[in-house]
Amino acid sequence: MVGRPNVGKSTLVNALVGRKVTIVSEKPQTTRNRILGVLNGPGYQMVLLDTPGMMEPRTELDQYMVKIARGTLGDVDVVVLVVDGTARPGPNERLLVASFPRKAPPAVLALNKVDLLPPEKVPEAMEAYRALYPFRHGVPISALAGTNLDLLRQAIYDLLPPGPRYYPEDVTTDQPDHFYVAEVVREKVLELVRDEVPYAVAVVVEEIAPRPNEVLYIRAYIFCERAGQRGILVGQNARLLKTVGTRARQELEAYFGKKIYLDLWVKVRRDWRDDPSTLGQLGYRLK
Ligand SMILES: Nc1nc2c(ncn2[C@@H]2O[C@H](COP(=O)(O)OP(=O)(O)OP(=O)(O)O)[C@@H](O)[C@H]2O)c(=O)[nH]1
Ligand SMILES: [Mg+2]
Repeated sequence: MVGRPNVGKSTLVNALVGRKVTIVSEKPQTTRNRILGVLNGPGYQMVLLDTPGMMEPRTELDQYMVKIARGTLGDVDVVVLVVDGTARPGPNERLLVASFPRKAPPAVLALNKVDLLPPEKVPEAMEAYRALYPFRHGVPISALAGTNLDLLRQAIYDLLPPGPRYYPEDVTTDQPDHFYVAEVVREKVLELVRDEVPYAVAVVVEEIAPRPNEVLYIRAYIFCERAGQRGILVGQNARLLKTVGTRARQELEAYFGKKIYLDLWVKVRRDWRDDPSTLGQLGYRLK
């Protein structure tokens, strides 16, 4: 799944997998890594790869994200270009299809967010995007409402080569718990914090350890770039940090099926987004 930021790639991956494997927010540049989700159907298995939105990189972190998305294009059997059907194709989409590798895998257009579009506008929007690239299929969808996802699944299925089943049927992702927990905490920060601050945040989970009485102890560090951002993230009387913690804890309790003690700390790593060694320590390192 590739596309500009905020077009709904992660929402779509979750909808196809049938459970949450990747975080979503209304802010652009939410996804920063390649996230794997598995979809099993009768006689097939699709391994879906969610990627960061393609944009003009401004920081080292942005460059990492673009490399991840670009690199994925060369590793897959089918590319799904997800676009926001309510917006016209812009320079970013043009750049994106221009950057498809020369021997690019077959591509499917997913015209997303059609729930926001009057039905009579859909053909026009499809045409505008189909003109960009020789897509093998184009499907108008709503990842949020679940519209036409069966048609999209069929379009992808049509282009899949025969191959082995890579994951057992009960597996939906390959992410370690440490990573997924950090992402859920970051999602709550994205929900609750505005302006530049959420972009300056990285989350690292240091420890997940069982405690007596079925309690899971989790210690996570929220990193930001400046003392001022730290103040915002903690909030007056630590109100904001508590809200982040409560929302993350509730979701993680449902995920693990256990009571959770979530121990959250906010730390400053000055300008980490432009510091290659800190980027690596925070989990943004090319393998
Ligand atoms: N109305 C509507 N909103 C959608 C749809 N799909 C996604 N959204 C919303 O669009 C916003 C972005 O969704 P994401 O799934 O995080 O988008 P993304 O493409 O993964 O974004 P990045 O990770 O930042 O590249 C969220 O607020 C979603 O709820 C849709 O079909 N209809
Ligand atoms: Mg995303």
